[in-house]
Order: sequence, then structure tokens, then C-alpha cells
Amino acid sequence: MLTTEKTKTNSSAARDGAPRKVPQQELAELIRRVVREQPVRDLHTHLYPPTFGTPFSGSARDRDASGLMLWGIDELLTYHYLVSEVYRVVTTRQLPYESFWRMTKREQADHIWKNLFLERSPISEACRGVLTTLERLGLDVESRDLDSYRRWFAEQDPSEHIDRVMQLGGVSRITMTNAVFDDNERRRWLDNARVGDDSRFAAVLRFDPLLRNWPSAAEQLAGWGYAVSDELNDKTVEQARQFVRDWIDRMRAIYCAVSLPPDWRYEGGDDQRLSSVVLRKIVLPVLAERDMPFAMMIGSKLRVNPGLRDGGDMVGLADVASVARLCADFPANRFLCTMLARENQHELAVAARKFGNLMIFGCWWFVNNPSLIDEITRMRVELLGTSFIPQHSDARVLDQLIYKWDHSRELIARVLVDKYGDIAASGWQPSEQEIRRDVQLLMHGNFENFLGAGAK
Ligand code: FIX
Ligand code: ZN
Repeated sequence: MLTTEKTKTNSSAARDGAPRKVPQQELAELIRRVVREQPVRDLHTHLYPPTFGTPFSGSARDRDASGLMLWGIDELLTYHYLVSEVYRVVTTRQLPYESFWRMTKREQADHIWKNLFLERSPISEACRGVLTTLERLGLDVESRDLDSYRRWFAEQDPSEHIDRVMQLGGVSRITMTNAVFDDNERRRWLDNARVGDDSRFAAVLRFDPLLRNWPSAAEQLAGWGYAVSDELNDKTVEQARQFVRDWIDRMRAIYCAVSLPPDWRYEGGDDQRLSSVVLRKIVLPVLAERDMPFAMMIGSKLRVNPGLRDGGDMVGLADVASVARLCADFPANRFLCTMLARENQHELAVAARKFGNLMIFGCWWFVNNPSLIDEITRMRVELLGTSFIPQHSDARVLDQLIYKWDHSRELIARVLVDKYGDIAASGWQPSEQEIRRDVQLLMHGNFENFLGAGAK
């Protein structure tokens, strides 16, 4: 219905102190700029500061072959996504997995560069990401001169490079994944209580085996001095809770996390599945006590092809109803959740409409591709407005922060241009201040607010 009453013009609105409304034609550019400028708090990565050691030390020289801080062009090229992709081109008949893994990192990178970049165009998302990163670092992509890129990285100091990459990626703080059951990771925390003391990074206690394989986890806890048996009696429960508390405190973890297989289920209060009992009696009571969220990343079938190592994991359809039951049964807990299957995304977004203690996040791993980020983000805005966390990087190599956030910012902005355009068409003219407020929530505030008082 057309209204006859003239709407307020910007000048009259400006006169009475209301925020300036953005004319439609300027809206798209403003939104893109705001999304580009808004620092993001990356809530899930596999990145580390130099204190965790680095196998490629650049100008710093102190290499650590089992170091956890991965960075530089050879790590970028040997990302497990690209190992999987190169084995589609050069099969195991031509190059058995063992032969590949016996190569040096440099030889593996040469193999991937030759087969995925030079002999075929690097148009997959993981290949394209390498090019975006090189270009944003100011290197000459057109030269295709891999050794020149190597020479440049060899001159960089790892810690200074972290600052550079965070600045280029617009990342305000990096959230680690600290897998306490990984011997290399655990040893570093036990050897050096200050290993996590880099303010650019926040720790996350990750303990998949507790839920994926309790008997094995119980055996390891016993070996670490906790009086636990694989029978979940009161003594075991209390000791396992103490294990979780001890590592939250040692790491100063901001949340705890697991990745769960697609067939993981939670059937409610009397569910006697080991993972459900461990959740109900050990994990969730400690997290409620500590006012800390619990992150569940659901849908990964591990090592369906062991020869590919980290690249050998697969996706499967998960059960959103189990997440909904958890949210209902544990109202004092807060749940971060992302799922790996595209087919789970709509139901998970609807579950988030039902439970305020559920915060869905990211386009994880196999749905972290432009076509699916667009589809999923669009659907989430339509169902949840600004009350979700659109993305995390899942970066494993420091430099990936640049491309993963470049690509995602562009896609998130594209969705927001349409959505603000839709409301502007009805006469609701968003101000720049309102757009900045909303984008800050999506990229930073929703995560920080969900963390609770204890962790920042
Ligand atoms: O469980 C996880 O944290 C997954 O993100 C990783 O295991 C996976 O290899 C990955 O890095 C995906 O992007
Ligand atoms: Zn991850």
C-alpha cells in the first residue's frame, strides 16, 4: 500500500539527531566496507604461536621437526585438502601413499604444485586459496615461481609473520584447538606452563577420546595419575571431572570441544551409551560449573582412507535431534555447534530457533566452499537474523587465515547486501551505525558474548 505521508528525508532526520540513513545506491558498498573492516574473532583453528615449535622457522632458524606452528608456502601446498586433491590426479598406482609420505615437505609441495597448479588450473577452493594468500602477501602470483615464494618466506620471522597475517586477515584473536590426548601437544603444556602465553591466541581444551572411546581414554587418564576405571562409578566420575578442570586451568581454555561421528546420538536422561553418560556426568557438569560453552563439531567419519592421513576423513549425516535433546536437558549449559553435512544445516538452524543456549557456527570443512557458504549463510540470516556465528576458518596453516577470511567476508557481505536491501525496499533504511553494530555481532560479539564471564 503506498503511503501518502512523505517519509522523513535524511536532512530532517539528521537535524533531529537520528543516525544518517544510507541511500540505497550507497548501501552495497558500505556493507562490503563494514564487513571488510570488522575484525573477526576466529573461534576455531588449528593454529599455534611459535612457543609450540615450528618445523619451518624462516629467519628465526630454531626449527622443531615436530613443532605445531605450521606456516609458509610448503605447508600451504601440502594442506591435507590438497593432498586429497592431488591423489585424484596422480593415483596410488603411480605414487603409493608410503612413497608420498617418505618425500620431504618440499618434494611433496613440488608434486602438488606441478599436478594441481601447473598441469591443471588451480580452480578448486583449496588451490584458489593459495593464490589469494600469495597475492595478498604481495607476492607475484603471475610469475608462478614457487622458489621465489620460498625465498620470501625464508626471510620472514614466524612471530612477526603472525602479526602480518592477522592484520591482512582482519583477525583480532586466534582460537586454538588443543588436543590434550595428543602426546605432542600434551607434552608441550607439561614441559612449559607458559607455552600458551601468547595474547594473540586463546586455548580450547579438545578431548574427542572422552566421548569417542571412553575405555581407551579412561586407561590414559589412569596412566596420568587419575584414579579412574572404565566403569563410570562415582570415584571415576569425580576423577575424570578433575582431569577436565585441571586442563581447563592449565590451558586457561575459553571453551571445551569435541568432534563427533555422524552416528553419535544422545537419547536423553536414561541413555546409557558411554558417550552420553560421560557427557551427562563428567563434561557438562564441569562446564556448567565453569560457565563455559561446549562445542560439538558433528559429522566427521575419521580415516575412511587411512593412506591420506588427515586428508582421509569423510562426512556423514548427523542427528540434529540429539543436539536439541541436549539443549533441552541441560538448560544451564551453552552449546556451540557446527555440522559437516550440507543436509544437516537447515534442521540445525531451526534447532537454534528453539534453544537460546545453542549457538550455531561456521561453514565447516566440506561446506566451507563459496557456493555452500552463500547458501547456508543466506538461510541462517533468514531463520536467525544476526543471532549466529557465520564462519570460522579452521585454518591449519597460519597463512590460510588470509584467504579463508577474504573469501568468506566477500560471501557474507553479498548476503547482507541482499538482506539489508530487502528491508530498505520496505522503507526501513539502515544507518551505518546499525550496520556496523550488526556486523560486529556476527564477526565478533556473538562469540565473545557466548563465552561467558570466565573466558575472554
Ligand atoms: O575436527 C576438526 O577440528 C576438523 O576441523 C579437522 O580435523 C579437519 O582436519 C580440518 O582441519 C577441517 O578443516
Ligand atoms: Zn578443525
